Order: sequence, then structure tokens, then C-alpha cells
Amino acid sequence: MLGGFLDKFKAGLARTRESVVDRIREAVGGKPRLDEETLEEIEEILIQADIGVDTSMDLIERLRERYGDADHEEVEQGVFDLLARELGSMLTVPTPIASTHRPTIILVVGVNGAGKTTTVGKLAKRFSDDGKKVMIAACDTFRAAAIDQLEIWAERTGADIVRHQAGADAASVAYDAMEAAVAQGIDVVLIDTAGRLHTKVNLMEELKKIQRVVARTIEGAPHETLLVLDATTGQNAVEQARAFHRDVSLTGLVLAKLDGTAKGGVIVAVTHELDVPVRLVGLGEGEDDLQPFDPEHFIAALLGRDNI
Ligand SMILES: Nc1nc2c(ncn2[C@@H]2O[C@H](COP(=O)(O)OP(=O)(O)O)[C@@H](O)[C@H]2O)c(=O)[nH]1
Ligand SMILES: [Mg+2]
Repeated sequence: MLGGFLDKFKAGLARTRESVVDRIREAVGGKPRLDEETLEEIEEILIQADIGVDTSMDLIERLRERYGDADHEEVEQGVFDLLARELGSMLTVPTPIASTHRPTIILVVGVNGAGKTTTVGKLAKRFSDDGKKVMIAACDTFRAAAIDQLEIWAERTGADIVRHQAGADAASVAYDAMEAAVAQGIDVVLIDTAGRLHTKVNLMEELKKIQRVVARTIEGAPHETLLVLDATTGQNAVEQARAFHRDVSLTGLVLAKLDGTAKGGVIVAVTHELDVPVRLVGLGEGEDDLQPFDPEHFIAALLGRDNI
């Protein structure tokens, strides 16, 4: 099973790995030490993988200390060992997304197209497979198509869905979902939300209103407020996360679309620059393509190793 997770990470991070590993190997290419030019090249490669400028500079400093002055054997292997170790000390294993409360309320937020609805669908699958009674609240009332998309996920995963007409007040959908969840003994309620509102309502205000409604109805809710970030947007993800965290106080990040991007290093940047942990990663569009973020797998996949 663990092998399967690692394979998914490896497949998902293939593009990032190709650009990082192959290019570092080329830059180091049998040299006995890392001269300034080589260090600069490696820094450039790390920054381009969206590991973040500060983090990349820290890593380069470590490499310079270790391999900058005298000649060494096996520099190439040493560089990857050092990167794996340093990244390992930066990334920590997150708390799993659990359903410890009954009902557990999980609010999913993020900008348009980030992967919110897909993440809600995948979470519904995960909890249903675990034998939990799952309900989905369709609080992206902005477009009818958004509600239909969620309906398909509900059908696929056997989850209940609470929906109103397009254009309805999102907070009232949330309220109805809370009442229904309590009445029906639901274990987990997943709240899907809109990513953009160009009407009179401001997105953050709407999300705060949903949080208030939920908090009034269920003790301690929402138990999780997860921000879904599109990994392909690289550094922009960090800015988005800051803005959402300021307004709706996040408990975790979901890095969606980690597959098919060469910017997978962004996980390191968000971890380094924010105090919100990456809890889950999306490694594809399928219902089983959501994985808990495992730093060891991530590093192994990023650097093309079997373990760190
Ligand atoms: N490759 C890939 N595509 C994803 C992933 N998550 C979401 N998507 C796709 O991204 C697009 C937008 O997703 P959606 O969930 O509708 O975004 P939302 O607007 O935030 O609700 C859809 O085509 C999804 O299939 C992922 O982890 N990997
Ligand atoms: Mg959506």
C-alpha cells in the first residue's frame, strides 16, 4: 500500500523531478567541488522549481559550506543527500484529516478553478470508503453547473447532498446542511464554496458568513477550513494562501494538480513562508488521487530516490 502511494507521488512529480534532478546532475557533472558558477546554476534550478527564493538560498549556503572549498569525491551523490536531508528537516508530517467530531464539518475554500469541488469529491470518496456517512453542502451557488458537478460526485461516492437553486444564499445552504446532518446522524459534512463573486457580496465576507452560521449550529465548527491551491500557479499560491489565512483562518492547505506541473517545489515554499501545514495533495483528477501529504514520499519523488 505504501509502495502504491510512493508510486503515485513519483508519477505525479515526474515533471518537477525531471527538471530538478536532471539539471542538477548536468550542472554538477563529475566536478570535484561546487564552484560559484555551479552553485548559482543549482540555485536557479531550485528557484525555477518554485521551492522559493529564501529556501533556495538557504540550501545553496549549506551546499557551499559542504562542497565549496576543497575537492571531494562523489559530489553529485552528496548534493542529493544533502538536499534530501535539509528538505526533510523543513517538512513535517501533518495531522491527518480525521472525522473525530460528529458531525465533523470541513469547509473547502479557494479561488476559481483551484480544484475545490474535485477535492470535496475525493474527500467524500475517502470518508465513504472508511464507512462514514458523508454529506456535501453545495455552497457554490454562483453557477448551476457548479451544483451539477457536485451532484455527480455525490452520486459517485454515495454521499448525501444539500443544494439550493443557483443564486441562493450560500450561508443558508450551509445552515440547512447543518440541520440535516444532525437530524440524519451524518459523520462528515464537506462544504464546497465559490471561488469568485463579482456581485455585491465579497468572497471573504461570504466565507466568513458560512463560518459563522456553521459555528452557531455545531460546536467547534468548522473543524477544518482547507484552502485548495493550484500547484501549477507556483509562487502565486503563497500570496493566495496569505490572503485567505488572514480572512478565514485556515487549518490546512491542499496542493491540487501536483501532477503535471514542474512547480511541485512550491510545497516547500508554502511550508517555509506560512504557518499553515500542507495536509493533502492532489495527484490527478480521479477519485483516488488525493493523498495525505507525506514529506518522505514527496522528497523521494522530487529527488528520484527510493527513500530519504
Ligand atoms: N490533474 C489534476 N487536475 C485536477 C486536480 N484537482 C482538480 N483538477 C482539475 O481542475 C479543474 C478545476 O477543478 P474544480 O474542482 O472544478 O475547481 P474549483 O473551481 O476550485 O471547484 C477540473 O478540470 C479538475 O478536474 C488534480 O489534483 N490534478
Ligand atoms: Mg467548484
